[in-house]
Amino acid sequence: MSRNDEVAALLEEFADRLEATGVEYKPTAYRRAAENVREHTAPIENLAGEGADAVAEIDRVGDAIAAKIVEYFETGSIEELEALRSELPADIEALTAVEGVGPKTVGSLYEALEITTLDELEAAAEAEQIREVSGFGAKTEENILDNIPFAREARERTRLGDARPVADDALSYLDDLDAVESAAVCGSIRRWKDTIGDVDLLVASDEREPVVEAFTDWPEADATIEAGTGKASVRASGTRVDLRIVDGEEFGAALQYFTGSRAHNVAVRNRAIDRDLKLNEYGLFDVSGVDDPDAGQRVGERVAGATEDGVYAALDMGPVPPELRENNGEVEAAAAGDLPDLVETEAIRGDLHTHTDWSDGGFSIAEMIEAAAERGYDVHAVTDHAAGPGIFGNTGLDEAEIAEQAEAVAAAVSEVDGAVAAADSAADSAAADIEVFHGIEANIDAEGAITTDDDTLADLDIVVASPHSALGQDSDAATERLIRAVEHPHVDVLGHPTGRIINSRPGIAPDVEAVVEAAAAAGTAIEVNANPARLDADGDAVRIALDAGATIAVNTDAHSPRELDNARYGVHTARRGWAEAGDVLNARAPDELRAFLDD
Ligand code: DGT
Ligand code: CA
Ligand code: CA
Ligand code: ZN
Repeated sequence: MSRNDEVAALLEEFADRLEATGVEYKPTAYRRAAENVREHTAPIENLAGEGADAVAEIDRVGDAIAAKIVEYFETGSIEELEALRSELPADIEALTAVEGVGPKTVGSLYEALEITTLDELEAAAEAEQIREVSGFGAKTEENILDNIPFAREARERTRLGDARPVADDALSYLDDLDAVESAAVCGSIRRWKDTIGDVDLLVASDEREPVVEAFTDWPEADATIEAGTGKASVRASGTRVDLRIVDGEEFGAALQYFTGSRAHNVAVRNRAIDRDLKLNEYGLFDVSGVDDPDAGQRVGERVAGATEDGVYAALDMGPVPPELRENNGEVEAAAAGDLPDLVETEAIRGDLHTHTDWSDGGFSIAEMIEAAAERGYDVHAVTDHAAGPGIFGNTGLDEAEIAEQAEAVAAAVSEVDGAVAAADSAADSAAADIEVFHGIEANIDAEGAITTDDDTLADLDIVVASPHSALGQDSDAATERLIRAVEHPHVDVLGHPTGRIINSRPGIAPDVEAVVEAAAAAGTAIEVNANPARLDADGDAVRIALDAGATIAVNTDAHSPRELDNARYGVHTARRGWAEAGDVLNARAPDELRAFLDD
């Protein structure tokens, strides 16, 4: 965590505590300041060293807040914040993680019931004490109780998109050390789970001490949790990072073991036992002539262990892609030689869900097209928000604005070198570098209606339809809603089907099978939204969709050129659902894509 992030978090806590004590306006000022400190390119500690005036140069950071930041760097704390903490000794971060509990609620519940922790909140709700507090009722109390487990889990697990860059950074740091022979990421990160408990790293080396020392000195490490001879753990960006060091001849077996999942490992180990072999993190051993195979870890004759593929091969099975290792049929498939040929990030030929400054994106139509062309994409769809339920203020486009945008897209296409409009593509696409589709992200209302006129939708190259409102509706209503949406004749892609925000809100829980069957029949693709806060549809839903014969689309929902890089999170999520390139709409050739959209 950079010190900018650290100060931003402190200012956010300040804002929450001010709000909890009933102070008005000031909390907003602190939150805006926090946002700008976090985004500021210069290290805050350097500015603070120069004094409050230098800190106040940051947008939205006034003199009062600047002085507090300097105070923090000079004394290690902020007196006023400490006073607020002792006035309200509640774990405000944990409590506000519960959907429906804001800082004001924390303040009221502390005053009435002295609630300071999630456990106390849960106990009070179970004892029906919260409904007695003025301003609360039985319904609110039930909601709080329902949302506590989600909040608890959210605090324990990190989003893949936050943890993966930490793992990548640690890996390249370790790889550069002379003492390191090979290094790999393992654990749930290597399986690309949507949330992860901790980051696991594995190194092969015969010089363990210098590796441990270098690891605890890794510049991104905020603290050392433990440092032993063969392993060490540090904290970085709020996540635990575990390192294990093994001998080269054991690297493959250790990689297999520490990648998991536990259920997959149990199934693979049973396969070993069936063959008079013993599999553990040290290797694969032939124990057929051994009296007591449990006498030690390295008993019998080593038959594999240096490479992971070698371990699987010695068990008469193909190498199982990490994303599949959840004991959902992958062991049987690998033994039968039936593993899918999973889609790769490089197979993606364009993004079908992106935003520009016409709605809530930060960049122009031309800038986004250029960015897509630079990535080597063959196609790019401009799909800004349509006006409708769940879309804030006038962010979304009404029918007249969509018509206007069609002209703007055409103008941008002629401005960007090598771009051609999808409408003209039949003749020109052979010569074009990138084919641009004009579409919209339409809204699915609570009943499943699309809130943009049919005539307007009919004129567009592509319609992504997504739920943005009524995300607390019950499962039956959600199923009906999404079925009606995918059956709409102009809808091509169902965008982020559940509307979940990982660790923040669960979204709707439709009957996935019913929705994907309707989608398959109607020729509507199911989106895997690659934004790491969404990853929606998830791997399980993708598997169900593909079994039903539906097509998926891996889209980033990018609001900036940089977010186009999130495609890999969507691809690996699709791989968790056993997706091959042919299953993915935007991995198909442009003419096939066009045929799907025209249908
Ligand atoms: P996470 O960190 O909760 O997202 O999930 P994982 O899968 O990364 O689990 P973690 O970090 O506890 O351990 C990494 C891998 O090591 C795990 O997937 C399987 C393996 N492993 C660790 N401890 C055990 C164990 O006691 N038994 C077995 N069979 N495998 C283990
Ligand atoms: Ca882990
Ligand atoms: Ca671990
Ligand atoms: Zn959306």
